[in-house]
Amino acid sequence: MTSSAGLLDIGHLGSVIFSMALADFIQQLDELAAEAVTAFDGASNADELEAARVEFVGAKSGRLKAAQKGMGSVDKDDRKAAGIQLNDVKTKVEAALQAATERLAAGRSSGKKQSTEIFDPTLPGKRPRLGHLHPITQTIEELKDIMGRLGFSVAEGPEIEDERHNFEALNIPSDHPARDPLENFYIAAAEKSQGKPLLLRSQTSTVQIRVMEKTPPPVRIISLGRVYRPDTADATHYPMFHQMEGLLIDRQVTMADLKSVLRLFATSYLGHDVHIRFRPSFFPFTEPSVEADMSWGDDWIEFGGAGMVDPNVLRAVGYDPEEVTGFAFGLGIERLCMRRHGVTDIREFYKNDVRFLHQF
Ligand code: FA5
Repeated sequence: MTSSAGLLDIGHLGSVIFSMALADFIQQLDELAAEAVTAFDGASNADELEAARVEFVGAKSGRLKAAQKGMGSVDKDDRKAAGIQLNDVKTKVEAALQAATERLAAGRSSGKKQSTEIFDPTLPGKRPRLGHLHPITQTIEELKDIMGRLGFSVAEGPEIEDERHNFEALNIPSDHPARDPLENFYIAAAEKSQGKPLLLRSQTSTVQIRVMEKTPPPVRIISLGRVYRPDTADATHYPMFHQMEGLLIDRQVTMADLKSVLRLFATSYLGHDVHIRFRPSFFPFTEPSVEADMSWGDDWIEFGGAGMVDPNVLRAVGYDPEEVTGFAFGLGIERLCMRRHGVTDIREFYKNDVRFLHQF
């Protein structure tokens, strides 16, 4: 009771006696305030709070009102101090009532927990969840990094292509089934407006042609991007997916170089316990051609096609097949990412479900 202690310190007997009355009044008020705050804070529903309100601050018979009457017994000279004290207590009690009303409106049943909660300002705040690059974009960056270390630079090509780059220069003649409109996304209005058929590229091999048309050998590039095919979506197929194309042209390049590069790439991306194997295959633009499979444990999964660049392709871009040879490969980026991260369904990448995307 610091406020009364000051008054008790007056030093002459008379004042001490009158001041004691003030001290008693203040003590009474403090006790009342403490009781009221406890009652408001402990109210667990609106009825309990209303009962406490009537008991302590009710206009007619509230205990605060009754205590106010005790002012009469305080010495005249001390009434001002008593009035100030009374107002302080009223403010405190009303604030407690207000806080309890808001707490119940917010659906919290007791204020007790809050009042005992320790606020530690030294604890770090909650970090907001930040977005990040899509897993396929992350994979593309990593593949560029690995192939960059093997000496391959990145080339780009358009997603809307003409038939020369998507087929003809790749040794795919006009009667080849791969050119069937049902196997490709042709752009309906292109022939009329552009004077030639255009389509969404079905493979990144188009970029091989674009690079060789512009660059004399030697060539050592990769190209990563979207390709489009009217494939039905299932666990391993999607109508839009990504490929990484690789092309190396130089003197005396052999199939052994192709196998070494793909093996080095696979172990860099997936680790040394990955196995890869090559199966004989056919692509019009490579001879011989292979499909490359990889395995981790028991299952083999095809991750791309590859082979030695066909002499017809070298001639189509003005290279001399007697002078230079080369290899090319085209890998499915989603398939690589799935293998690395244990994703069992390619469709997950394109649902935009943050619960999936946040795992990467
Ligand atoms: C090609 O696209 C050839 N251009 C690859 C190539 C390049 C061969 C250079 C030789 C030289 P293919 O159609 O097999 O080949 O596709 C290559 C890879 O793309 C497949 O192994 C697979 O990993 C992936 N892929 C193919 N279709 C889909 C699809 N619908 N959804 C997801 N990935 C696919």
